[in-house]
Amino acid sequence: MTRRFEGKQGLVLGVANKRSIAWSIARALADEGAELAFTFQGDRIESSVRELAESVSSPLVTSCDVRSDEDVQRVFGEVGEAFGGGLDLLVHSVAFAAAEDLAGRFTDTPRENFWLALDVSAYSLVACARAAEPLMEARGGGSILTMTYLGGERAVPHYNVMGVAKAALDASVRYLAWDLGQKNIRVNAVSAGPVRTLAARSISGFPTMEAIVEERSPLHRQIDADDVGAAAAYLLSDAARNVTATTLYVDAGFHSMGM
Ligand code: NAD
Ligand code: 0WE
Repeated sequence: MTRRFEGKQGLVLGVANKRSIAWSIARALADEGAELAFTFQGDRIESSVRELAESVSSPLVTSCDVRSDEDVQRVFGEVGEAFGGGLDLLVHSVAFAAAEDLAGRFTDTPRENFWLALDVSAYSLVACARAAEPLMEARGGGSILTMTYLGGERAVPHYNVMGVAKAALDASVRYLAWDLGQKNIRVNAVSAGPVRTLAARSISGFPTMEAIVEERSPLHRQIDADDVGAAAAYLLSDAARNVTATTLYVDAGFHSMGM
């Protein structure tokens, strides 16, 4: 077995439970030798994240609400201490919009909810990349990965304000890649097809979307979180050393279809 992440240290944001895409990515990295720190948001998920982190011998599990500059600063300070002043890998797998905005009409999105979705789901990548920069520079470079969705490029019914947030996230990937390329830090995204996670299960019509993917995608099947983990591991690894500012689709080819 190849151990692509031996000696590498990473921070993973966005594990809520064992079904989280962030957890599949973390396992793929840890399986190949990465040492990983984790953040969680909210007391309700703390114990489940601690338990998962312990199973991969994580040296640091800490709270982070990405809306808070203070939290982000503190977390990267703790990461620097845990990892001897450096960081190689950053996984950003965080998104949130008010539940009522993922149903009904985009037209009805209140101003406050629009900014909430963009704050948590797009600006947070910029804040984390800025905080990671000096730690990655200390290692001579690094790799940053975020999670996106086709709804940022095309209108997917009910994805609504999250689609606008993903469009901002996708553009942020390109601008961050330009700025951080100078420091040998790469920034990429994985665009996943529908996966039944905590964030997805509460969405009405999710089974219908899965059926549409099965019918219309070139591979006629669902993807799972471990498929995303494998693609993420590639982008985070040295095999992708000259890959930056790009999106890798893990969606059974669905994005390529016009009908
Ligand atoms: P998930 O619910 O397991 O993960 C979402 C995470 O975001 C949770 O861990 C939650 O705690 C975190 N989060 C929300 N608000 C936060 C805040 N203010 N501060 C810090 N963390 C916060 O669901 P998931 O499906 O694994 O989602 C992970 C990423 O994958 C998201 O960016 C999502 O948009 C993206 N994605 C999901 C799918 C899918 O079908 N599940 C498809 C494509 C992309
Ligand atoms: O990015 C996502 C979902 C992100 C998400 C999910 C929730 C549910 C619970 C963000 N915020 C919240 N807020 C909550 O209160 N996906 C790519 C999965 C998803 O969500 C959809 C989809 C797909 C696909 C919503 C409508 C239509 C399609």
